[in-house]
Amino acid sequence: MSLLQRLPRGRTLGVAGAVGALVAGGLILAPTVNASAAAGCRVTYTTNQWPGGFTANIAITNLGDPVSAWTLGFAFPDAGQKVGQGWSATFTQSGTNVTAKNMDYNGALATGASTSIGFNGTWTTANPNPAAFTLNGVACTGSVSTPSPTTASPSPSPSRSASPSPSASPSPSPSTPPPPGGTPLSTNGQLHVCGVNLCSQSNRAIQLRGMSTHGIQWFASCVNGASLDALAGDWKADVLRIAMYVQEQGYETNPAAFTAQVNSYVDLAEARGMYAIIDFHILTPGDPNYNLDRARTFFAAVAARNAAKRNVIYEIANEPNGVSWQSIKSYAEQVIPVIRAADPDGIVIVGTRGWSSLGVSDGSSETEIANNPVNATNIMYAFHFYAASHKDNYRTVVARAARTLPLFVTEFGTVSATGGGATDLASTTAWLDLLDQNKISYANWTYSDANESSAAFKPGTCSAGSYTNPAQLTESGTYVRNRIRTADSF
Ligand code: IDC
Repeated sequence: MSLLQRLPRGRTLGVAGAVGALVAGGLILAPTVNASAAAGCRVTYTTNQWPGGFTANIAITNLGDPVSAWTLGFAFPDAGQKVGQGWSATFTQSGTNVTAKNMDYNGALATGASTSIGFNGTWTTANPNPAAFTLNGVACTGSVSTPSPTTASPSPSPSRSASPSPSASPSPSPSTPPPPGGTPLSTNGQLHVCGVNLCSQSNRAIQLRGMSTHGIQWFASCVNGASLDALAGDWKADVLRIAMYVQEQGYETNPAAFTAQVNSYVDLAEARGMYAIIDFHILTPGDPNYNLDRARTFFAAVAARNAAKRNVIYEIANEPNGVSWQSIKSYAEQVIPVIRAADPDGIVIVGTRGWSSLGVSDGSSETEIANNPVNATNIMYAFHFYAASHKDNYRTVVARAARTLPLFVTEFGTVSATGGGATDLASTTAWLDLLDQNKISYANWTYSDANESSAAFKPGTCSAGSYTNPAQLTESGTYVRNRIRTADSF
């Protein structure tokens, strides 16, 4: 009787259901439960994995009568699998058995209604997905079983369709915030470069403001449904930059896993109406050509996988350094065609000389780019600054360059270029005012709880799993959140 259907990125489970989820010994367990219990549930469990860790996203659909509270049960197939920080449910683990209980806001599930929960986990030797689930004790079959006459009380429809009814859509909850007036993504759609600006689908010049992750090989615990709910809902951010280091235990150590991890973050951002910058975070060595083959492989994969999405922006080289503009341009002209072959309308951002300083940190300037631009359309150039290190002489160049080159500040810090030291909020304000005036988009380093002053959250925030308490923000996080959450000018 089992129906096990592999999905592209997970599995949907279904085995014949049993009556009894809602009725035990003839007693109704929850006040809103209809005693005519057509029992059933469907669970989709998808994971993205990297060495030693994974994120599980679980979608639960109630195919039985309405419930006011639920408990999901499943068993890990491998004893080395452990639940870490969860969201939208309270997770407990005993041996390999895991239960997830609803939160206050998502306990009520109408017939056909769904809710999404998830967690970050760790694993040691093997990480297969669980193969069976129960909801309030009943196996999730993906189908509905008709109750026997002895347990059923009168009901207008003894057997229900498994497909959600119009009235069965989930009520708004913190995990699916519907922002009034639309999301950045629904408002602006597929972006393109228009002159020196970023433009919406309807050709309006716009500015995106948001946050960069820390290195996703180190701070995956800070990127999950709950943290991105906070970024979209509380911070009102427009964009998430996904910093995938190539070296330093990054992509080169496990290309498939890092590609999957990036893709999962694209989906999490998309589900919350945010744009996602896929950052190929080269840093050391500084010549992007060192990673040219890896870039070709990586961008072919992410561009093909995300071609139909409207929220993806490709950043092909974080911070070239110790390398000429000519070499960076040559790299770009080999990587961009790979992206365009798969995703013709995706914007590409090209890093610039001297740690994406437009050459200024190497004693050059934007004129080397303007005189010898990358031979491609729909591209922008990256500029990065750290406010305590980079001041008026850099601002002068950016103010001038903004008139001739499409710029995107894909990374900036309120602190020194080390990522640490004291914040310089006066310099940060001068920078962000300049960017606002020129509608230059930006992402701040970092949406993490790293033990360094550039991080937005204090250490321990991500393992605690709550992201909306202002007391958890650092000085930098407090300042940047206040800037980002002001109204967009879309
Ligand atoms: C820093 C991180 C730090 C990490 C280091 C590793 O903040 O925790 O140990 O990278 O390389 C950049 C880079 C960015 C740096 C950041 C701060 O793009 O990777 O992150 N920075 O030094 N350019 C200028 C500053």
